[in-house]
Amino acid sequence: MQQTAPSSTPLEFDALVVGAGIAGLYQLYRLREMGLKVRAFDAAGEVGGTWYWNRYPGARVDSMSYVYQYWFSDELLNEWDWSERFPAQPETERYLNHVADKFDLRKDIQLNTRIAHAHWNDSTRRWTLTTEAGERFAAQYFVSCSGMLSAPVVPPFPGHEKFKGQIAHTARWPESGLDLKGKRVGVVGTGATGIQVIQTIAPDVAALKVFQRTAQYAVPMKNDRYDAAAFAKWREKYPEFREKVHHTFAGFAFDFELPPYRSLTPAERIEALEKLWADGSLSFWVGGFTETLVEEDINEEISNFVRAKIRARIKDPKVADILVPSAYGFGTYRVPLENGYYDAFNRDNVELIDVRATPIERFTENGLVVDGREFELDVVILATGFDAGTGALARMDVRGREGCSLTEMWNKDIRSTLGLQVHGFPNLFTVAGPLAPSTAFCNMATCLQQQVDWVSDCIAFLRKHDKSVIEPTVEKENEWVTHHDEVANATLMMRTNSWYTGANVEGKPRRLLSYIGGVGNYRKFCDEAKDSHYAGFEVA
Ligand code: NA7
Repeated sequence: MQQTAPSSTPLEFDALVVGAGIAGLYQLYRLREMGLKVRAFDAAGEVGGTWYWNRYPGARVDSMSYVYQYWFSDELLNEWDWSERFPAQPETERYLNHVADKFDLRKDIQLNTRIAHAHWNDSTRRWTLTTEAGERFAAQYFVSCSGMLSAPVVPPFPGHEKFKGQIAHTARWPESGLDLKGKRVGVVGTGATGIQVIQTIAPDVAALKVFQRTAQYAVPMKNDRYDAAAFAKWREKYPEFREKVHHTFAGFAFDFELPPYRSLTPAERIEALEKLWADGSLSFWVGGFTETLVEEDINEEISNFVRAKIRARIKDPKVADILVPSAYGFGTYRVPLENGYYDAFNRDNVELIDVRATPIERFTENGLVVDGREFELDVVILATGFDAGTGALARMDVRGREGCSLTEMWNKDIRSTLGLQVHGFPNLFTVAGPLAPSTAFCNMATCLQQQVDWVSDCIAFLRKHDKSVIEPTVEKENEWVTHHDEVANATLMMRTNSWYTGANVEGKPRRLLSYIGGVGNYRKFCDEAKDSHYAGFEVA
């Protein structure tokens, strides 16, 4: 990808796509197939998005490989064998690179390029995107595929400049890796990421200090390995899966399929939970009892089941008291899968530090200080998460009609229409934007492809009907936000502080970032918009 633009004259395209991860690659493919002149950008040095950036030790997909892939090409489906049920980061990154090569996508992707400004021009009715280096590009459509979990959050611990060791955020892991063998390592954060790091590095490092603020209900991962013969059996199910994933609650090939919790005897409930537990996947959460997410007393019973499982793994009861969650209910925050996480705390070289009551105070030149005690460290790993859903776009200077700033708007109130468009921002499409299942409650591959298809179909409709602009009306947006909130407020999710509710970013307006009415239902809303020729949208 050679061609660049001088700062004064923008290079003209039909569509500009920001992001070259799962969504961006597919979006580029779809629009190009439709005959549009497209350019995609990514700040990274390679394609892959999440699977480029998150190369920390132990990074792994929590969705089954056979549903975490593209469905658009039979040839691709037939030639790619996954080696594991839950593939590690290198395999997923290889897959995305293979897709980029196979469909010759790289020639239209400009890497190492961060978009700083995206401005809508009311008179030309086009977007102009300006890179950090000052290059300018203009197009009718701006499709953001910049990721729901791509803007890292770094806690503002004072004194980091004094620290003589290394500091690495998991989502900015050095491409050349970090040698942790024999080192004294601190990990801040015990979300899905921290868990993967901790269980992976514990046997290799000299000392591991885990700074935990919130305990987690992690479910043991059953990660089968597949040879070609074993995987062929999964491939036979592709025709069923590629249809089914679009109609289940969370975009997997399983759904809430159990009878109502109260209709079972206590023994039958335990039996059902044990069976789900043994599956070793997120089915324990979004394929078990639907009441988990909405009924407090049932949630408490299921939480107790998980608490007992965790406690049984930990030798020291005092450590178990810190590791077993009590302040919130199971499944009201992203459930991580684990593989040896709790057992790591039985090791002599691993220490758990509870930083809930006594937060990390500061860095010194030697390490971190908590409650007046200095922990001497060679490396500090920040597994401290992301400004989810809105962060990637809000960190860009996106301006719509009459110069209206998306960042300012979302700083006050996080709104969208179907998570796909925003009133005031014509021809901006926000794949993985807030208030859609793709922000959190979905097997991402399913929801990202569904959204890219919606965007592509919408642009095809405009072109077919000689229209050039589409924007949701304020009424349509109000309708979606109201429905979203009604569904969200009926669940227990809103009671838990996490990135799901924006609580991990100071000052972020509180709203469930992801639509939780189910992937199948969401798809119906999207299909209705398309089938009604975009009723509720202004098309001009
Ligand atoms: P998460 O789930 O947001 O986890 C971040 C962790 O970092 C979490 O345990 C936080 O504690 C902790 N954290 C953040 N700031 C601090 C400070 N200042 N002190 C101590 N601990 C802190 O991010 P992940 O990267 O693990 O996962 C994100 C998603 O990626 C995941 O859900 C999957 O969908 C994939 P807190 O909970 O805020 O008390």
